[in-house]
Amino acid sequence: MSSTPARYNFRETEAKWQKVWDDRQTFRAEMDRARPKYYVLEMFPYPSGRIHMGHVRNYTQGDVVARYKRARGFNVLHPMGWDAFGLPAENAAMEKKIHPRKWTYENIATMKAQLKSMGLSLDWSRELATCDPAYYRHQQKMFLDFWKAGLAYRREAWVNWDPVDNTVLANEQVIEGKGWRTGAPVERRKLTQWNLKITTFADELLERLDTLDRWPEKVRLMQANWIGKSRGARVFWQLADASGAASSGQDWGQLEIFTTRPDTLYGASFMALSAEHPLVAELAERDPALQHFVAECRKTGTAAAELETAEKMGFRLPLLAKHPLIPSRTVPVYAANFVLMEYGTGAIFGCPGHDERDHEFATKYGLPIIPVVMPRDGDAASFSVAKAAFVEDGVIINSDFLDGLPVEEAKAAVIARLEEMGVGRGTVQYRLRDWLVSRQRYWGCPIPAIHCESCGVVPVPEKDLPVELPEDVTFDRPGNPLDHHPTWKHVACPSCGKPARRETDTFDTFIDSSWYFDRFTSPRLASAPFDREENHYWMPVDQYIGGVEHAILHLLYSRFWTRAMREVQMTSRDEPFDGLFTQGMVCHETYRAADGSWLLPEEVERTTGGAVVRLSDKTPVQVGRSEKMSKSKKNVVDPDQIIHDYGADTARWFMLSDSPPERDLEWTEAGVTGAWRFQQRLFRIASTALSDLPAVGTPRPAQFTSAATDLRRAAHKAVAGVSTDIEAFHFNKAVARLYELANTIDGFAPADESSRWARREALEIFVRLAGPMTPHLAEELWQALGHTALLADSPWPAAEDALLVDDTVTIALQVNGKLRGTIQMPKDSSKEANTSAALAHADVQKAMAGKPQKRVVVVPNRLVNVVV
Ligand code: ANZ
Ligand code: ZN
Repeated sequence: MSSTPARYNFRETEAKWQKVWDDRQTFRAEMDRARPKYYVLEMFPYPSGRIHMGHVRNYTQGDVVARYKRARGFNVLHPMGWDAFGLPAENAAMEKKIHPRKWTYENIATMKAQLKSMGLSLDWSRELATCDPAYYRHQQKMFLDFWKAGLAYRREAWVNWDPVDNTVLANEQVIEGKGWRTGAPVERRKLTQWNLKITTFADELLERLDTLDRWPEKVRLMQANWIGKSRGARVFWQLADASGAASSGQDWGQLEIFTTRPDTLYGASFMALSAEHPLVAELAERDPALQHFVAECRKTGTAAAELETAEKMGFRLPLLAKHPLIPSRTVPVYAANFVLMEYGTGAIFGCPGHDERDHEFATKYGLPIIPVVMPRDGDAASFSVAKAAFVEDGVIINSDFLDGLPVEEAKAAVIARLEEMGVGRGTVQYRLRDWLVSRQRYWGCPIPAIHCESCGVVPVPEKDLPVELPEDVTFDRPGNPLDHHPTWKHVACPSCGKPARRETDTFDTFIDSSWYFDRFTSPRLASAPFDREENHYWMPVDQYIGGVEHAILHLLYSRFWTRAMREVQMTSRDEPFDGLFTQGMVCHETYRAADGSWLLPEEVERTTGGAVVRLSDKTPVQVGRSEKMSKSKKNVVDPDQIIHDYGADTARWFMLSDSPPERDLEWTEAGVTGAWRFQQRLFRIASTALSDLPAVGTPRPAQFTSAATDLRRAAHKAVAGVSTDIEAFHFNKAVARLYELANTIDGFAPADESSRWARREALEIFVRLAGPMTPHLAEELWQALGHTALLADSPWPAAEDALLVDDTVTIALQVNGKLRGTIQMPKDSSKEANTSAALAHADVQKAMAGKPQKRVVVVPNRLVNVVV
C-alpha cells in the first residue's frame, strides 16, 4: 500500500449526510398511485426524556426495512411521532413543578434531536404528538360517532382503584394486588365509567387472527387467550332455604351458573357466588357477618390472575340448590372470593373432583369430592381423586346416562338433555371485557361529554370541538386537577342551556395510540382524522415493529378501533397491521460495588487480568448476569454517548449484527468496538481501491479472468443472500454476509482491466447492500466512488442468475469457427440457453455483421459456433 488513507471521520460525515437528506427532503413521502407503496412503522415512543437502547434497536430495524424497500422501488412511508399523553408528565409536574405540556415538549425536542443523530430515513414532515389538540380533536369526534353508533356507553362497574394516585387502573396495571406505579394496595370501587364495546367484535377479533399470517405466532396466541372463547353451558339451579323450604316461605328463584364442563355436572358438591352477586348483596342486608366477608373480598383487585392465587375463602349462605338432573340431591351455597362477578354469570357449581380451585375449596370446607371423570384405562369402582383434581381428558363415570362417554361427547349429550328439560342451554363465553376508558387524570384527551341534571349525559356539539385541556391547573392536592379547576367544568348544557358540568375524566392513553398510524396518512388535515384517498393508498401498515409487551393491549385496541371506524363508515378496512415483527430486548451485565449499590457500566473497568473493578477506587465489583437494561439496576448505556464516541453507523451495525432481531441482544463494549473497527476497515478498503478503479459507468468487459469471475460471483451471491435475509428479518445473517464480502474484496488484487472492473462492481454492490444498515458510511463511499445521485435514491443491485450458481463453465464463442469471446454459463445449460447467450454477446454480433445465422453448433459445456 503506497499511502495510508485518512481515518474515517464519522462525526463529520454523519452530520454532513443527515443535513443533505434533510435539505433535499429525501425521505418525504408523497402519494403516487403509479407506484406500489410500502408503509413501515415502528411503535412510536413515549417522550419520557431521552431515548434508550431499546429505541435504537427498534428504529434501526425499521430503518433497514424502510431503506431497503425504498431501494427496491417502493414508495415508502416511514413516519415518526409521539405518544405524548400519560401519567409521568403529571408526576413530573408534581415533583418538579413543571407543567406537563412543557415537560412533554421539552422531552420531545431532546428525543427528536437524538433520533435525528441516528440517521433514520424518516419523513419528519408528518411528525405528530397525541397531546396536540389538532390531533385529539379528531379522536373526540370519532368517540362521538362511536357513541352515536352504540359503541361507547357509560356503565357502573367494579373497578380497581389506586388510592394514592386517585385513579382507576386497568386490570393489567395491578401487579400482585398493588398499583403498578404507587405500590399501594388496590381497592375495589363501584364507579360509573365510559366503556368502549370491544366485546361486539370478540368473535371477529378472534377469527381474523388466523388470517394475520405475517404476525408472530406467539402474539396471535396471546390475543386469542386474552379474548378467551369458551364453549359451555348455562345451567339453572332451583334455590331453597337451607333451613327447610317452609321456614321463610320466600321464593329464592333460580340461580344461573356458567360452566365449561357441563359433563361434570354429576360431580357437583356445592355452589359458589361472587361476593358481588346481587343475591349476596340481598342476603348481606340482614347479615353483618356476610357484610364483613364482602368487605374483605373487596380488598383485592378485580384481576383474574390475582383471584386465582389468593387463598380460597367462602361464606356459607342460608340456601340450598337443587341439582337439575338429580332430584334427590341438594348442595350448599357459598359466597366465595374466587368467583368473579364480571365473568359468566358470577356464579358457579363446584366440582372438586375435576377443578383445582374447587378442590382446594372443598378440602378446606369439608365438602364431598365425587369423581365423575377417570382415565380411559381406569377402574370406575376404585378410581378416586383424593389429593388433587383430575383435570385430564377421560371417560365419564358415576353420571347416569353419561357413563362411559368421552368428555367431549358427554358435554354435547348433557347440553341436549338440559335444553330438553328447560334447565339450561349451550353458550359461548368470552373472557374479553369491554374496554374501560375513563381515567381521573389531567394529562389526557378530555372526554367530550356534558352532564346535565335535566338532560342526562349530552355529547359536546361538534362545532365546540376540540374540548381543550385548561392550561392553568395545579397539582398540589391529590385527585383530578380537571375536577379541581375553578371554572373549566362549568358549562351550559348544549341541549337545554341550563348550567351543567363537563366530564372531567380523560381517555385512557391507549386510545391515542389506537389510530395514530391512520393519522400519519394525512397528518395535517383539519377537517377529518384522515383523507380517505390518502388513507386508502397508504394503509394498512405493511410492516409494524415493536416490543412484544404490546402484544395484547395496544395491538388489540388498534384492531378494535379500526373496526369501530368501519362501523361508522370511515373505512372499509378491518385490520390495521399487515405484518408485525416483535423485537427482543437490549440487555447488559449488572455491576455492584462492595456496599451493594449498583454501578453504571461506565463506572467499572476490566483489568488486563480479566477482573472487574470500580474505576474510581479499583475496588472489586460483583458482576451479575445480563438483564434487560433498566435504570433501577443501572445496567444502561446511553445511546448519545455511543453515537458521540463511535457514530450512529457503529451503533446500528452492532445492533443488527449481534443476534437475531427477535432475540435479546447483549450489549458489550467489545461488540461496539468491533463494529467500529469494521467501519474503519471498510473505509480503508474502499479508499485504497479508489486510486485504481475504472471510472463510473465504464462498460462491462466482454471477458473476465477466472479470478474476476470469482469475485463477481461472491458479490452477486451477496446481493441475493442479503435481499432474502432482509425480507426475512435475518439482519444478523445479512451482516455476516457483508463481512464475508468485505474480506473477499479486501483480499482481491486486480491484475487486469476485467478484474479492476469486477472490483468496482463488487465495491458498489457492497456499498449498496450496506446502505440500509450503515447509511452514512455507505452514502460517503457511494459519492467517493464517483456517483452524483444519492445512494438513498439509488436502486437496489440486481443479481445475475448465472453468477449465483457455483458450477459454471466457460464457453468458447465462435463465429464461423473463429474464437470471438467467452461466456460463463451454468454447467449443463440447455442448447437453447447457450445459443441465445451466444447470439446476445456483443462480440459475436459484431462478427456476424448483421448476416442471418445458417446454423448453430453447440458442444455442451464447451463451445458455441455460429455459422453465417
Ligand atoms: C364447573 C366445572 C367443573 C368447571 C370442572 C371447571 C372444571 P374458562 O375455561 O376460563 O372459561 N367459572 C365460571 N364462571 C366463573 C366466575 N365468574 N369466576 C370464577 N370462575 C368461574 O373457565 C370456566 C370455568 O371457570 C367454569 O367451568 C367454572 O367452573 C369457572 F371440572 O364449572 B367450571
Ligand atoms: Zn340540559
